[in-house]
Amino acid sequence: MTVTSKYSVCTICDIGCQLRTEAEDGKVKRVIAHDNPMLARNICFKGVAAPQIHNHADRIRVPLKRIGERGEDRWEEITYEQAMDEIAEKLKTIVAQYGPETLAVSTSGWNTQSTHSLDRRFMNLLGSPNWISGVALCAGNTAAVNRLTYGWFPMPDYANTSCIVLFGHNPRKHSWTPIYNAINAARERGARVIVLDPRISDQAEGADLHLRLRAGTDAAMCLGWLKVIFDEGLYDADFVANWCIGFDELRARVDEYPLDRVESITGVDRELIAEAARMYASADGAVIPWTPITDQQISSTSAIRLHSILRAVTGNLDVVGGETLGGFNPNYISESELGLHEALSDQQKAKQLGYDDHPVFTYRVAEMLKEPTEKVWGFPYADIVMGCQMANPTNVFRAMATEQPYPVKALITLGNNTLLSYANQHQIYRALMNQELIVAHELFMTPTAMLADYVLPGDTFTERNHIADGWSWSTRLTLSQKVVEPPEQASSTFEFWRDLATRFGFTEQFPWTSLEDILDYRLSRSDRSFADFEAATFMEAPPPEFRKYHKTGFATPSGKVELASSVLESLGFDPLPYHREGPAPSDDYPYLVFTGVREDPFFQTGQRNIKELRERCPLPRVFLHPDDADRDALQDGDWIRLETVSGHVTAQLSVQPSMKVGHVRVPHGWWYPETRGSQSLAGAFVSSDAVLCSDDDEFLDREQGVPHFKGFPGRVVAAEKPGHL
Ligand SMILES: Nc1nc2c(c(=O)[nH]1)N[C@H]1C(S)=C(S)[C@@H](COP(=O)(O)OP(=O)(O)OC[C@H]3O[C@@H](n4cnc5c(=O)[nH]c(N)nc54)[C@H](O)[C@@H]3O)O[C@H]1N2
Ligand SMILES: Nc1nc2c(c(=O)[nH]1)N[C@H]1C(S)=C(S)[C@@H](COP(=O)(O)OP(=O)(O)OC[C@H]3O[C@@H](n4cnc5c(=O)[nH]c(N)nc54)[C@H](O)[C@@H]3O)O[C@H]1N2
Ligand code: SF4
Ligand SMILES: [Mo]
Repeated sequence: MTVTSKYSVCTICDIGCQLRTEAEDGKVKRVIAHDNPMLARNICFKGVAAPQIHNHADRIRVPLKRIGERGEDRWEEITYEQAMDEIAEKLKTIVAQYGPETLAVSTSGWNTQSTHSLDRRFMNLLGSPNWISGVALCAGNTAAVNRLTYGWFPMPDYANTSCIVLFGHNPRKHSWTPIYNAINAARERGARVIVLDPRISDQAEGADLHLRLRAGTDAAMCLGWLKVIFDEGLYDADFVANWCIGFDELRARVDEYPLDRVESITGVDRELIAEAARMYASADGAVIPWTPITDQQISSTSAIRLHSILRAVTGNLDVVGGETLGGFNPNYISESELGLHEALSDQQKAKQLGYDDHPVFTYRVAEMLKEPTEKVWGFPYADIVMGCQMANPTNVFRAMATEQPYPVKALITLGNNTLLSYANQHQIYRALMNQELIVAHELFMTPTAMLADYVLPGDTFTERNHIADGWSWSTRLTLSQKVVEPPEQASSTFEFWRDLATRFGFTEQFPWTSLEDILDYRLSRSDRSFADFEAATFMEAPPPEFRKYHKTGFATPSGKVELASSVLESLGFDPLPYHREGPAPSDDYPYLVFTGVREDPFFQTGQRNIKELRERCPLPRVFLHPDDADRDALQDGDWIRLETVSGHVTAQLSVQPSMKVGHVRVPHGWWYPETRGSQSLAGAFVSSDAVLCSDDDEFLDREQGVPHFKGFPGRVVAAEKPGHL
């Protein structure tokens, strides 16, 4: 028996804990905590279950080609070479007929570890701008919006901060464990925690202040904080005078939000709003960590900008205990460079879906920020967390379904459960059914993979080498080592893109023979190879450098922090942040529904087929306050149907005193892998939140076009338990 033990970065979720992985006789056997005590608590039970996931009997190990109707889930097994030859031929035919922009790619990037941006490289050489991703709803779009204000996406300095503000964000023992640990460590040092959450979340339970705002009102809340901060002179007047533009206009806007107005919008007592604003602004180093809550609401752009503005005016930008603007790691060639965005012509960039309607995370803004980005960060394209030059998902699905403004007829989806991972699942279904080619690169037969023409088996994080750099969000480099071989016919996303690119004649631009080869290339600026790196260390973190803007200015058109955004103004949007109401509840749809809350045992739409994890949460549960349940004559454990203008889902009711009255909480990503073969698409339409979320125009944030997941109207009615459950 040979036991091998390595350092691997877990990709069961996207926070990427570095763990110890052990293999016995060529099979991954055990995943355990880090041997460095500083990192040993960064592990959750999903990471521990990696052997059960990676060795699972249902794992796709051989390429599959569809033989039935689309979605019928009937397949023949073929070789990887045959699959790649056929995919390349079909894609060439489709591109010849409709143009290169007919290819869309959907990927989240993180569970496949990194595509090394070879997806973008291939698309840019081919001529397609239509890359979409879950990061449009998670951190990627926040990165793009942060750049409008100060040119980069900052990282909180948890180690030195004295105040942490969580807008909904709820890290806990089995959800983003390293952030949970970092918050706990800060608390032990005496840091205060302020939580803004409609319900009493885990973080709210232990918070110094808890503001139970109405869902979807985060932007109004921030405007209220600014009102207090400006009126009481709690801002950093020197920083504002020397490094910000637009203060007077911002102040006039903020004056439109006196605390009685903010109280009536958010439902939070004005004294509590003022107390929280004072606590944040007077702390010696305070952070507002990134949160998906403001990624996914109707005032998303304003809310994200307001977080940026709060950081700036309180003097928390690029300082110890505040939020640091890292820049590219000079020792590792970034994905922004590997993506070859300069190869895509201006004409093709302008065809990016969303470019005209909702431009903020598209090429339109990326091009406007090129010059300052190059000046400050040394390279014109900063694709931080992959989110800064994306197409808009809604525009892409509309084009796929309706062929307007032009046909999108081929979809490659990698490590992404496309059908369930955006808004308006019925439209995504119509979009996928209208494709001439769908390729899914997957570990398991998801509902999305069931709709494909070809399903290619992916490798897992225990089967490949990598050096993680947080997609340029951090400057830290973290080693991830292969501990076992992948299935023979599986490919990494690196291999997939290289092999497709080679078949399109892009051999010169894809010279790498192996993953290690591209890692050697990425490290070449520091004259090291992957082998050197793994021999030397498991992690490398350059010491942070503060107030870099003193040397370079900020990477915005003005070189200053843009409290009033010149980019938004020149795009014809309001340059100042504002609160916008979502579609209002009515007699028909009296509740405010919020989706997204994650269940501990699963990552997003995954792992419902992993026995050890599913046992911890066998069925989806919708949460309601006891007063609301009483009024609707419903009881804990009843089966209910949650209905919205877009559709309905069925789930079990959980009556929770921690819920906010008038609100319904629905979990993300449910389908039933165990019903494969008996239920269409394994029950993908039974309980999935994406069915409920509309992406009609009145549900979209204006500037980015992201859908409103936090407080849309819905109703709850009693229902039968679905027969197959
Ligand atoms: N176990 C597990 N952990 C995960 C994940 C997983 O799938 N499973 N997913 C990971 C990923 S990708 C992400 S993005 C994060 C997300 O995780 P979190 O950032 O924690 O976000 P959620 O769990 O969606 O919701 C957090 C809180 O937001 C509150 N909330 C709802 N609407 C609003 C609103 O309008 N305003 C405010 N201020 N609060 C609101 C909810 O009541 C809830 O308590 O979790 C990560 N961690
Ligand atoms: N309706 C709705 N949509 C949402 C959200 C929501 O709450 N509601 N949340 C948003 C957020 S915060 C996020 S982070 C995104 C996440 O969106 P996705 O990235 O789509 O997340 P998952 O559901 O985890 O789907 C990832 C798929 O990748 C597969 N996979 C895992 N590891 C590998 C690998 O190594 N190789 C390959 N080839 N495949 C792999 C898994 O089996 C899984 O099917 O969704 C966003 N979209
Ligand atoms: S929190 Fe859990 S699932 Fe996420 S990376 Fe860490 S161990 Fe893996
Ligand atoms: Mo996310």
